Amino acid sequence: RKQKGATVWFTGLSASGKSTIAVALEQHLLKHGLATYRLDGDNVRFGLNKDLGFSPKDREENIRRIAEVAKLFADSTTIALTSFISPYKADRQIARDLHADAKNDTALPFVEVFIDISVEAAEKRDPKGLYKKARAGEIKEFTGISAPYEAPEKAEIHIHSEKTSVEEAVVIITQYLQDRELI
Ligand code: GGZ
Repeated sequence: RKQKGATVWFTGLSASGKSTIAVALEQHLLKHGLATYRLDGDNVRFGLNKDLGFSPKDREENIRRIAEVAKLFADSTTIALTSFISPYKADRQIARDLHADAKNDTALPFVEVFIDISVEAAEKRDPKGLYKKARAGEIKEFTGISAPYEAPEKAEIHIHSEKTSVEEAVVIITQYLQDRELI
């Protein structure tokens, strides 16, 4: 089957496992000969978006630019994987609407994947010590501690991070993409 493009949009708290799952999904897709490209903080926030911080306005612009870039990849028939907290419902809606683009005939599939974890569990993981710093007031506006995370209500895929392994998450997402004939 011919590959179509799509954006798989991960959202969830810091340390929820978004990037780990996105990396594993990328490996799986590549192994099956599918074109995929992963956008994350390491290749976006230090480059294209290095002028942006973590205020609500900056996060909005961060997400808007990422959505535009993901859409370009999807338009090139690549499976774009984005892994950003994207804490605001309205910003994720902007990302979705950009892909829908009802005005012309260029709608591209947008699959929202909610990596659901409690703040308590994410804080327990705290692989980079960021929650600790946020609690100490050393990082301002930290999502889950001193800035909001607006959980999706109708994401296409809802993964409970605390009870789903990375491998299981990859199976769930690839099954969904297959069912929609996106891969
Ligand atoms: C949240 C922050 C913050 C604040 C730095 N709030 O676990 P990480 O380190 O690697 O992932 C987090 C990343 C979040 O950037 P995003 O571009 O995904 O955020 S958003 O979608 O909200 O624009 C964390 C680190 O950056 N980080 N300061 N204040 N996360």
